[in-house]
Amino acid sequence: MSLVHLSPAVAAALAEDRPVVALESTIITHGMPWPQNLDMARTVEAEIRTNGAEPATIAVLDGRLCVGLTDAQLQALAQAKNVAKLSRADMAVCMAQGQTGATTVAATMIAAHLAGIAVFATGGIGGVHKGAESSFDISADLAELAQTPVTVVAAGAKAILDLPKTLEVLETNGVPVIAVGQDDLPAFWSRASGLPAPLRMDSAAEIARAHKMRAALGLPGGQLVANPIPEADEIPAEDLAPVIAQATAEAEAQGIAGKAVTPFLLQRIFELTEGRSLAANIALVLNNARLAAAIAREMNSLPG
Ligand code: PSU
Ligand code: MN
Repeated sequence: MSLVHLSPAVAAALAEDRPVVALESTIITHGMPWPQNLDMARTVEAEIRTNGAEPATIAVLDGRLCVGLTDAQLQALAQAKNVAKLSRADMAVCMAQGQTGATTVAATMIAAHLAGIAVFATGGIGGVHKGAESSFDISADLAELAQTPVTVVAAGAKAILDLPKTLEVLETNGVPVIAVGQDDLPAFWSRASGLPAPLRMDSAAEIARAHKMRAALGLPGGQLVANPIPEADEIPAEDLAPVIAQATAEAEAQGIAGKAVTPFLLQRIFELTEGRSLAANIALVLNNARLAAAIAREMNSLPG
């Protein structure tokens, strides 16, 4: 446990068995531009507190795996340049070298589990990229969901991904994909993807029970909770389709590969929609934070 540096607020919440919700930091450093990224990070933390849980934003700072950041740490990270984007493969190397890195969904799940946090809110997970049949670009987030027991609340997978292939990989790896309150799989900026979600649940209590049941059965891995963006904030899929096609074509023409693909696409979509994608992104993260806090509260009220 000495590996994990808990903030005083998170340490107190865990010691007193109060609900805690983990938050990732790559969305701050690589997913949104300054200064909206800092504003989003603070607002999401406040939303989790308002909803009865303690937020724990996770990052590696100067080699220390921090679970819960102070406002000064959050500010510094949001403005820092050349921060590494950490997944399962590179987290230990970053720590061993005493460097600073932001945690993706995969790395945040690992850290949350080490700290004893079972619920995590984010925007969207990584998945199978379009053209993966030749690029082999499949996010390590999917394999992490298969092995680390954390319930991840996201707004579905981003429309920049190949959603049918993403669902197939999740199914192969035994990851429950649960749409909340609707039959359709949500598609990040849009409520509906046109694909049926494999599973549906309508309450935080059911989702918490399913998490505990999975552990009781001895099954490794977590759950992907796909929470649709609120109606007032969504961007219709048909408005986004040409923008996504253009951004994807530009990434290919410029030879963008590996870790750089997702940040490049998000930034170009932000520019091409004149900020509309960012406003929607912030709204859906807040919505996910509220649901994650409710799930964390329910989980705390269950035995085991
Ligand atoms: N979803 C967002 N913004 C983000 C990401 C997801 O709305 O910045 C980040 C998450 O940290 C996710 C990562 O884990 O992108 C996936 O990156 P990749 O596709 O390289 O695995
Ligand atoms: Mn990738």
